[in-house]
Amino acid sequence: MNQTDGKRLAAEAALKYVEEDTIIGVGTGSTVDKFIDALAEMRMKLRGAVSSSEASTQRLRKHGIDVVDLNSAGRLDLYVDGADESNRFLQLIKGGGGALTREKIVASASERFICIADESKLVDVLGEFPLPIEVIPMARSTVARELVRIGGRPELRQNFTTDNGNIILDVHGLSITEPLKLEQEINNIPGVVTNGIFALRPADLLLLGSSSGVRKVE
Ligand code: ABF
Repeated sequence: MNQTDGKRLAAEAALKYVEEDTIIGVGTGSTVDKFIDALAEMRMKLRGAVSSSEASTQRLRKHGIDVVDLNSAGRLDLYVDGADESNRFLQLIKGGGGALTREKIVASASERFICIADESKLVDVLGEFPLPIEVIPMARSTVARELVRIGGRPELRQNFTTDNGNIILDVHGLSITEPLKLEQEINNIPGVVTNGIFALRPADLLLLGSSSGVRKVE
């Protein structure tokens, strides 16, 4: 069993939480791509999907699934998305795919957030994966200096602009033992649009795919 198989198993396991005739929130990344493909294969009658990125929007449309604007969809029952890391409290690091802002928005608008991942994403302490932070371009240096002050090593993600026209700083060297505190601290730095710590709004259920099947963490 490799990581890809684990992602596929987790993605397929999420299907049973999708209700007919609803609008679901859909995340971004290779695991979510497998979820979108499996959802399409099931030919379930959905009212539509609220997408967290242009990439997911294209994939949903390719399968003939209606993409609905969050403003007209209102509160969602379910959001399905991947993650780069999760601790055992379902606090996540997200943003490796650069879609963290819209992901955090749709997650906040959803009653239930189911995270799908392969087992390698479950870690004891968040931070091994460099923390993605979406930043307004003019504030790159001021935000980077502040991140150094709190112990990080920020690197500008090369040749990347987010769907919202901003840049991403990937912050190395953080050992995130207090995710809630650090998420709020980074949120307060002027110029930060979103940081990839999902602790204020963690996942509600984590489906982990592995060679022994799918493990539920909640
Ligand atoms: C997305 O899922 C991102 O926030 C995160 O980086 C990514 C995980 O990617 P993958 O599913 O390809 O491992 O939500």
